[in-house]
Amino acid sequence: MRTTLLLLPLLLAVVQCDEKELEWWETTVFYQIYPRSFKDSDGDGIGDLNGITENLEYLKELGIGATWLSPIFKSPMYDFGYDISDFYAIQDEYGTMEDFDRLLEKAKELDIKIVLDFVPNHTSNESVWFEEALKGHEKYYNYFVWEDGVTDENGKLNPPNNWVSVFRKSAWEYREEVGKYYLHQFVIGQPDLDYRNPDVVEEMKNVVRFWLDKGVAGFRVDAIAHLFEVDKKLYGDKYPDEPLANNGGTDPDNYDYLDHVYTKDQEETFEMVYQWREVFDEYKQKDGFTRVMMTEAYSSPQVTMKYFGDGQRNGAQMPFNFVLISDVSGSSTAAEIKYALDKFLAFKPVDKLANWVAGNHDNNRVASRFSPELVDGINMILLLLPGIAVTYMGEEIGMVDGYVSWEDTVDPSGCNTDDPINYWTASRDPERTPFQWNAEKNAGFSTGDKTWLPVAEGYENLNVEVQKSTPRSHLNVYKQLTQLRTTSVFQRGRFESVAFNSDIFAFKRWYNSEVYVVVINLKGQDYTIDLTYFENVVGDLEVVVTDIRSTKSAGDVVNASQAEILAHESLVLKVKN
Ligand SMILES: *[C@@H]1O[C@H](CO)[C@@H](O)[C@H](O)[C@H]1NC(C)=O
Ligand SMILES: *[C@@H]1O[C@H](CO)[C@@H](O)[C@H](O)[C@H]1NC(C)=O
Ligand SMILES: CC(=O)N[C@H]1CO[C@H](CO)[C@@H](O)[C@@H]1O
Ligand SMILES: [Ca+2]
Ligand SMILES: [Ca+2]
Repeated sequence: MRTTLLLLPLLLAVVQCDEKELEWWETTVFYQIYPRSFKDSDGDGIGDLNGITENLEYLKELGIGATWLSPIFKSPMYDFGYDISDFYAIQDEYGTMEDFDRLLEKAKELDIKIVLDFVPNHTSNESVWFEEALKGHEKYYNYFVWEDGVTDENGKLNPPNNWVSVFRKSAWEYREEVGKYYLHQFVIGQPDLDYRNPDVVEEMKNVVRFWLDKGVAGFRVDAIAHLFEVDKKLYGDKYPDEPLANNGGTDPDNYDYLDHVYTKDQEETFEMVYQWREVFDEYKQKDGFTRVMMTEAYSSPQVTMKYFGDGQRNGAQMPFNFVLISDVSGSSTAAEIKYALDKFLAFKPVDKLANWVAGNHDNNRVASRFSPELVDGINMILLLLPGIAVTYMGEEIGMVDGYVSWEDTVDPSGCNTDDPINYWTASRDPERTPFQWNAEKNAGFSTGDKTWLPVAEGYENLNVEVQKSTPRSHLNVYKQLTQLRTTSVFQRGRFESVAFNSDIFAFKRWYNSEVYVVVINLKGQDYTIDLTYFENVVGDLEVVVTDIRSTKSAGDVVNASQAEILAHESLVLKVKN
């Protein structure tokens, strides 16, 4: 014991000079803003760029270092900005290029990095490129994916094959002007670009360069798994039908009906990602500042890891890790949570960082998917696990899904169900309702008489202003957690996790002599847990952060060998030295 203590300072010194300096993106929290719903500065009921600029200080207070903005580009809004008609311009209702420049300037002052959404798979059907294609302009015609229809015995023209769009029904749409069908993996208003055409590849690199030149710190890349379709030359110059999925159900209009072997995760996708990274790195070579790429693909871990690079070439720094969204929910056991969290860590290359995402504008909110009691617990997981954290706006205050009636539903994913009863299971509107700033009209989001989506019920009590002034609030827990993240234990420390029983998930982070344990009770039963299971976790543990309902307070002491963990309690504990 004595000798170890004496050696400790020496060991520390050795460790510290070996320490590699961490870059900005390796330790930060990325905050996803859905601009349409964040803050409306001019009362038209739609969030906008000036609304973001005016509230960047709020992000700073939260301890956020970077924000990723969902698309702000010119768009007819068939898919709320994921259908871009001009990649080089700002959508009017969000503001002007000058507004965007001001946003960048303000962000720079506050040292908040701005990351934009890059939507490379498709344009809008109202883009100049697509309009020119329809007019027979060959260059632009070749930007898209065209195919002849198939005439059946009755002389009726049918789509080229069985491919289904992510938002249901055929992925092919006929255009009289050219007498062919175009491919749209998403809505009809989103014709896919053809990445087998080098002109498209170059054009889209120029889009990236345009915004990097303006000073953005990187891109989150949308729907990357859908970028390439199979090379039809290998199939007699006709796109082949996709095979039926196992357990794909009986509805041929449903995306899950087919196994997407020809339209998803094609090998060429990774090459494209590596090429974009080269563009990013051209910029880094000039000024030493790393631009970051996050890729969005709901794929297997094996496939997801390929986005990092192939050993020779680099790709994205952050291939999104969606386990907290797709693998677990409020009914998961502690073992299932552990299993899901271990997945990315197990598969990722040893020299890359994990990342954690618990929500976004496509998935129900944490409070609704897990439970309102687990908001703090999930934020502890998100912010204290090793790696980069990504928070969807509103999760820091525990916003819940809003109720949006069939009449008010605007998301194509909901509308395309044509089902006024069950539409809500497919609609993404509930997680997109306006941000809740305060108890005033429209939750302080807008002074207008109508907002583009209704404000969620309960905002009078669930909002930023109330939580700022309540010591025990999700917002304040969140701030304590981002603060903890700035320490070496959470930036560099090692990690071990365990399911103590079906309800109690716990993990340990340690670095040199500092040891923390995070304990989360997923369910409504009390337990006494022996935390000495973890090596070097003994004696008195100091309570550092608690969920908002806990009866414990910071500074309290918990006995490691018999820690009482109450129903739904989440705690960050520190081993006393
Ligand atoms: C674009 O697609 C949408 C459906 O998503 C359709 O309503 C609209 O008319 C199309 N616009 C053009 C110019 O083809
Ligand atoms: C903690 O629990 C152990 C085992 O029950 C007990 O022996 C010990 O005295 C307790 N320590 C404190 C400080 O209460
Ligand atoms: C999470 C996310 O951004 N999902 C987007 C994926 O791409 C489609 C089509 O561009 C969008 O509709 C989704 O919102
Ligand atoms: Ca507005
Ligand atoms: Ca595509």
